[in-house]
Amino acid sequence: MSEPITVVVTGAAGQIAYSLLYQLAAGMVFGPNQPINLHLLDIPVMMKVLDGVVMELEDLALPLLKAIVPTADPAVAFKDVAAAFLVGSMPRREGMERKDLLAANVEIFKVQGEALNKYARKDVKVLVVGNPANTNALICSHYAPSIPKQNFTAMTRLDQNRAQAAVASRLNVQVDKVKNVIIWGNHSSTQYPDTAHATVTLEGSTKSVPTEINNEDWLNNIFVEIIQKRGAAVIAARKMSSAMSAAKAAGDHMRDWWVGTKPGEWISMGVLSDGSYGIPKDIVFSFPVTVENGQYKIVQVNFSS
Ligand code: NAX
Repeated sequence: MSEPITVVVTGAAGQIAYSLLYQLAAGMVFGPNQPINLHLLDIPVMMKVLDGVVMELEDLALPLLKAIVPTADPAVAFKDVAAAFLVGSMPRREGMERKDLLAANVEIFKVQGEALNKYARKDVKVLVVGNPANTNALICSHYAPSIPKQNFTAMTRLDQNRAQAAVASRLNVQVDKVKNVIIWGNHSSTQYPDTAHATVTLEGSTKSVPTEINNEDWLNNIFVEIIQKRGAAVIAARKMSSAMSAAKAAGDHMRDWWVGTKPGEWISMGVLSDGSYGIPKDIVFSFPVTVENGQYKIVQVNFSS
């Protein structure tokens, strides 16, 4: 068994964290041989709720979970962390202007960036889930200059999982038969889910998704809109935003970043743009990537083929 690593989850008393923490404690993200210390950060008024979460984590009786530290202090939360899930952010409330939301989140991610800079491991892997995730990741990295900018990523894996599931359902195959759907952009209604290079395994051989679906209107319009509006559809039905699926996606993102992607498989992550595909440099944007030895690489897809 390895030495424990320390993992922080912010927004730890919230609904995404509630589903995420079990995956972390059960070894589904960092592997079955990797013990962890969990640091749980939330705001002072949520400390009582967080106590309940701690009790439940204890009651899981999971051997990989070595220590649990609930706190409202970023200095404690980010101490020695090897992986950070930044889930907590200021939600947009009725009547709130976008600029108010941005201002509130700049403050949160400034404080957390500074704490990462000061207290975290320099090789910490940071996944920002809290919206607007791309902007928050960029702000956070700006305030953590001692940590490489490549270590800050934003989540579009939920969109990828939704897109993969929608294609699989359309083709009536198991979801794991569909690969390399790409999410371009941001986790918002402006994202572009792209199946142009996606493949599906049918009776043991690899086929092109666009060829198999053979319906441009569905692929270019209906499917795109379904994925762009899926979050809103979940809210309309559940009266709350996606949580179980968002937590699963956060686990998938970090696991693939930690462990690596499978040969021939791409995943989508919001990462610092290197100018690929004409996207301005130094903004956080979702690209297809592969991961090896803990380092991701933007896939250079050939669009002329
Ligand atoms: P909840 O409102 O259930 O939980 C958020 C938690 O964050 C609360 O406990 C709150 O007290 C805490 N919090 C607020 N400010 C904090 C701070 N400064 N430090 C630490 N904790 C703080 O929201 P939940 O449903 O868990 O969603 C969390 C975030 O994920 C939201 O911003 C949401 O928009 C975003 N999402 C992002 C997705 C993505 O694909 N990137 C998909 C799902 C989700 O919508």
